[in-house]
Amino acid sequence: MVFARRARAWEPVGRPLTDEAVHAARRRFLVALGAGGAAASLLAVAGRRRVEDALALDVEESAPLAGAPSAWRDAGRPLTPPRAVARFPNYFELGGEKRAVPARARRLATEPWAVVVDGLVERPERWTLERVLALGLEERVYRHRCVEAWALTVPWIGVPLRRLLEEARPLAAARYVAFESLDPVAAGLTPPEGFPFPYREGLTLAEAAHPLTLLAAGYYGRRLLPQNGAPLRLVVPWKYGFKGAKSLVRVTLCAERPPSFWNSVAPDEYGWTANVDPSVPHPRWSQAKERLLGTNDSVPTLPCNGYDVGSLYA
Ligand SMILES: Nc1nc2c(c(=O)[nH]1)N[C@H]1C(S)=C(S)[C@@H](COP(=O)(O)O)O[C@H]1N2
Ligand SMILES: [Mo]
Repeated sequence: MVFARRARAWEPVGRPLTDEAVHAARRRFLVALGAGGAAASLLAVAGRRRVEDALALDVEESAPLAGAPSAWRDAGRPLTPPRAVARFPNYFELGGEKRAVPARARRLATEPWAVVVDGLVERPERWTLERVLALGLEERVYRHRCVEAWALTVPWIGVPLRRLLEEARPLAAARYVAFESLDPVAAGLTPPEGFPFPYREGLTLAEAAHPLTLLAAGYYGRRLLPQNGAPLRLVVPWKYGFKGAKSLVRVTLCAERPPSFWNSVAPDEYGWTANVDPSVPHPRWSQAKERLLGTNDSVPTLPCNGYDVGSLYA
């Protein structure tokens, strides 16, 4: 008997992979099984790693996506090699070991997809991914600074969040915007225990409506891979990377400050506002410098990651 059930609103099926990508990944997997199997008797970890690496998808295996050039074309740094971005993701729903995440992310099905925009708005609505993309895609090269003192430079493709907010029409009482990622348990994943999933983040309405704030659907001329937050993730370049919630299913306008995942887990390590600030060390390391992933370089970290957003905090 064929068992079929209707997808729920948040529940994606299928993914934006090309046929070539599927073939390439299968080939890599078979090669790795051979190599991994032999290695396993000697060194189980090396074998597991080889299989994980073989299963990981790279950016060029994702479907093309184009965005019009924007005012933010030059981040003052070379682009991070896409492989470094695809192979070193933070996606805690899939575990804390970055190298294992890309292979696990293949279980994330991200199409079709919809985002609910609700709360204190005139027009609460469920937006299909296609309709969000139709608001107009731009390409923007942004620096990304993780609170763990590593950095990326990524040519994101996405829609300015303010476009979506304009469509929803925030009510006068709206002061904050809450973001919610895919529920990992409902999606059939097995996230680490003891954490308040789904992942949530929040911005003030002014921060959310700032021209720099982006809903990204792609990078490097392609759709986002699941490990990097497909099909839609938040990008706030002047804040620490954890503000950029991945795989968004809900955007809610509210009157009170919404919770932030890492801020609620460890408030003394992760602030709510989380603007990049080299003068305030993390309790366990300095924030004065950052390592540019994919290179051997380390450079000074700039206040607000070098972005001029002073008007927001005057
Ligand atoms: N849902 C979700 N979003 C998330 C995270 C996460 O674990 N889960 N990690 C955050 C952190 S700490 C960073 S630095 C960025 C990393 O984005 P990247 O893996 O695409 O480089 O995603 C952010 N968004
Ligand atoms: Mo991060």
